[in-house]
Amino acid sequence: MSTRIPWRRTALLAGLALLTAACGGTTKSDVAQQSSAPATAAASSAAANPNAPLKQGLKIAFLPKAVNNPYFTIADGGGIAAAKEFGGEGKEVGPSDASASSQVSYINTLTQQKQDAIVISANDPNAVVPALKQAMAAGIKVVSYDSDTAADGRHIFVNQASAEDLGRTEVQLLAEQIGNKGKIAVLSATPNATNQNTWIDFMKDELKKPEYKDIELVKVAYGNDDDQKSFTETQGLLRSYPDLAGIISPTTVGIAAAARYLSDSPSKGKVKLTGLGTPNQLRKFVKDGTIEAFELWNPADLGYLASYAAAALASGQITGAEGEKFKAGKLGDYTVGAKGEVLLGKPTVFNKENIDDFDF
Ligand code: RAM
Repeated sequence: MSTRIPWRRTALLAGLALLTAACGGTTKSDVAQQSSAPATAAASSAAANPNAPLKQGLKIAFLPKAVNNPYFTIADGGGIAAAKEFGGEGKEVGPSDASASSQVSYINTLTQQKQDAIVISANDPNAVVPALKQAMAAGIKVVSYDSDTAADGRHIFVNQASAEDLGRTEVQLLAEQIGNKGKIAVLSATPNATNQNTWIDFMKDELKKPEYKDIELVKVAYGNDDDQKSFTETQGLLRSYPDLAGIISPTTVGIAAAARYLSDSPSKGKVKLTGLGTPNQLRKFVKDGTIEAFELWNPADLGYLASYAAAALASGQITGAEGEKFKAGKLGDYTVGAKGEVLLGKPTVFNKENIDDFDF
C-alpha cells in the first residue's frame, strides 16, 4: 500500500492547517493523532552526538495547559527538579485557562528571553505551531509533553502512556463496573486538547467491539479543565440522562469535579465514574464508594523525563530522530521512537486496595 499523498492534497491540508491556526483553534477533525502524527519535520539537520555532555546552566521553561491545574504543578515540579539535577534552571509559566490560543503569547515571550528549551503541553495541536516554529528558528529546542502539537511544532513528544492503551482500558474499566450495559458519557477537558481527543477516538473504537453492543455513548461533554464548568457539566449530564450508567472523565480536573458532584448526590455509587485522576485528589472518593477504579501515570516522572529530553536536545545528544538514545537520570535510558515520540511507560490502575501506596 502506498503512503504517498498527492502534492495537491498536501498543499490543501497545509492550507487548511494555516487557516485553522489563524482562527486560533482546531476543530475535532483537524486534530493530529496524539501518537500517530506525521513524521517529525522538526528534527535538526545537525548530527546527534550521543557522547556530548549535558550543558550546564540550561534554561528550561515549562508551559502547561494551565498553571492552576494541580496535575501540572506536579508534572512541572518534576521537570524543575530534574533541571536542578543536571545543573540547569527550570521554571513554569503559562495561562490560567486552557483555551486554544492561550499559550501563544507565552511562547513569544520565552523566545525573546532566549530560553534553551520550551516544554509544552499543547491546548491545541495547531494554534501554537507558528509561534513554536519561530522559537525553533531562534535555536530553541521544543519538547511537547502530555498533549502533543502537530509534528512540525516540536522536536520530540514525551508521551505519558500509549494513547491506544489508555483509551481502551478506560472503556474496559467502566464496562466492567456497569456489567457491559447502559448509557455512558465522556466528560472531557477542552474540545481541542490533542491528548483527550486521541484517547476518546480510541474509546469509540473500543466500544465497537461486540461485547459492548449494549453500551451507548450518549454524549461527550467538555468541562474545559475548569473545575466549576466540569461540575456543572456533570450535573447537566445527569439531568439530561437520568438513566445514565457511567461517566469516563479522561482529565484530572474533570474526574475530581464529577466525583465531588456525585459523592453528594443520590447517584453516588450508582452512576459509575472512572477516568484519569491523581490519587491524592480522588482518595476520599474511592474510600466513600463514589469511584471504584481509575488510572494515571506519575505526573512528576513525566515532567522529569521531558526535562531530560529537553536537555539532551539542547546539548546535541539527540536531534529527535528515531533510534537516538539518551539518559533520563533516575528513570534510566530512553530511546526516541517513531515520529519523535518518547514513551514514559505504563499507567497504574488505582483502587481501594492500592490507593494508599501513592502520594501524588
Ligand atoms: C488534565 C489535563 C492533562 C491530562 C490529565 C490526565 O490535568 O487535561 O492534559 O493529561 O488531565
